[in-house]
Amino acid sequence: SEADSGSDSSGNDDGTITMGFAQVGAESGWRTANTKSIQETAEAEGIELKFNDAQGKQENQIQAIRSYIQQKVDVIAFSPVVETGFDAVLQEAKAAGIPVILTDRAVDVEDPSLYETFLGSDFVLEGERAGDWLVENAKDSDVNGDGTINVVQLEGTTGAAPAIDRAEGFASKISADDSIEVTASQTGEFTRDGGKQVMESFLQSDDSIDVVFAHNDDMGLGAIEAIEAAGLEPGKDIKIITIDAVKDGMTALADGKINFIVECNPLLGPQLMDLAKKVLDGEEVPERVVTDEGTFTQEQAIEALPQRQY
Ligand code: GYE
Repeated sequence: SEADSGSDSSGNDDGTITMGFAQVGAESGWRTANTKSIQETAEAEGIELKFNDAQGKQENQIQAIRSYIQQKVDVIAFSPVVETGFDAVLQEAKAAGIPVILTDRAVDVEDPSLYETFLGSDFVLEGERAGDWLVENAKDSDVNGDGTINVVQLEGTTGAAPAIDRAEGFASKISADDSIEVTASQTGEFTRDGGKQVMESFLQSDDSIDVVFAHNDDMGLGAIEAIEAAGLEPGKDIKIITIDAVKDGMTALADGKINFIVECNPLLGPQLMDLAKKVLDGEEVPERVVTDEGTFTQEQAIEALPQRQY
């Protein structure tokens, strides 16, 4: 769509692009790599970056966006903590003529003209890939051998696009096999600690868990700690599927403690800065830019680990 901010690639007289970026927080290894990619790319390309860490709170993020509007930045980019509740602040940005780019996570707004484009992963597809693996490996995943594959799910932040979409994609695929059942599902807030605590409580109330599906590596890594503390062997006594493929996750996969990881690429900096320049130059940009990603088995993790950047 056409940018509202004129035909020059910078709103400022000095020719520099100023971007206000409102980040979710620092909840996971994925997020750390994402922040680093955005900061390093801005620096390398001479884009002045104003950066805010919302510490997982939507109200902080809305405040940060309002302050970017007041400061008259050239472009605002953000990764919404949750999907809903951003209509008003995005209308304010639009009224001020400041284009907005979504990165990583989607918003659920009535008016799609409130943002220029959305750059990030297909989270439904990620959940589907996790579900496909389980359906293909159903026999091996019935650890208890009782004919039912009992899955517990560690959900991401409630209301966040990746939590909603990954659960949906996973459910749609495992429904193909009647023996696979999600017996418990709770949020672990995308953090290691959250994953550990929820897994501890799952283990206390259920001794027939075959599989953990964690919406990110960090929660899977927390679950590993809980499983080991319960005297069980992660990856064997309980199978683990996660999403992200950050270094710590890949290490656990290579060590046999995780069984399968669906990749989610955090290195969005270069594509984001490119889109920002195009939008400010008044060029057409696609409504949706999907990142390219794959999956990793244990063997593939062993091979990929030495070259893994994050
Ligand atoms: O998977 C998780 C992070 O929005 C894709 O957020 C991102 C997710 C990522 O906390 O680790």
